Amino acid sequence: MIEKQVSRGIIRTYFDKLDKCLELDVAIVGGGPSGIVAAYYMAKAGLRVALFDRKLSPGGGMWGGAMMFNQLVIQQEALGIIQDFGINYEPYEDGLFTADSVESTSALLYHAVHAGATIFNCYSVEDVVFKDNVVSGVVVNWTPVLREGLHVDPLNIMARFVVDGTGHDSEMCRVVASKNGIRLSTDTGDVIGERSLDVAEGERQVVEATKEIYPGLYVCGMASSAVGGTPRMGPIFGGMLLSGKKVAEMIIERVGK
Ligand code: 48F
Repeated sequence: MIEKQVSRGIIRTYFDKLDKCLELDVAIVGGGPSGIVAAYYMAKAGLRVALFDRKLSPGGGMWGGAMMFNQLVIQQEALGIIQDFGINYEPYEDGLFTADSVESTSALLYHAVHAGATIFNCYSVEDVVFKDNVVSGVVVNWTPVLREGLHVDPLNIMARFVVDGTGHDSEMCRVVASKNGIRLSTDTGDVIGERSLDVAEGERQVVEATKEIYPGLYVCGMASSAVGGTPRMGPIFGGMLLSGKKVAEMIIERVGK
């Protein structure tokens, strides 16, 4: 009966996919541009990677360009990443390029999954697994469960490394710092909070601030800016892409792939 096959096909393959992700090399929290780029390069290097995003459509702040004008600006330094993902771009001025934000976001998502990363949408990561003072996984629940305020316990996913790619809110860093009485690797030991906009400095410092912020926990993208107290940069996306690639390279080297 086709009706039953349709349901069973979904249920069996979905739970198989989830089962394979209960123990990961890397759990990425947040499917903005930095997290997706990180997922792509790590999956390509053979790491077991899953990315969790609370929205139905991952992609974070990349779909909308700026003020919903769906174009992006990227600088020369990040062009190699744009080319890795096969995204069309046009030269603009002074080493800057433009691209369509819908094409760009969908290309990142497609290539990350195609390279072997698993993306779970509608998953909110509400906490981390914290064992022997090391971040060792993520605690996940359905976004609708949290939105409805239902009293339903989450599930646990183990990972050698967790990447906080949650954007401006740097949610994983906040939760680790606030719940466990530890110091993050920042000037204050806590989440400092992003500074007001400065494009050139923001783009430079977001890549610099991409690092292991606490044993087992890496941070990339706007979350690095927010944690490290560096300036926001607005709708230029090269820094996000470079930050995602940098965190991938750091973890790949660590794992020795
Ligand atoms: O903010 P976001 O796009 O992350 P990003 O990679 O990129 C920032 C840029 O979009 C833009 C910018 C560029 O110059 O400043 O803002 O740093 O995407 C973050 C994603 O994380 C998800 C959220 O739904 C979004 O798609 N997210 C946030 N918190 C959680 C989460 C959570 N606790 N669990 C699951 N997903």
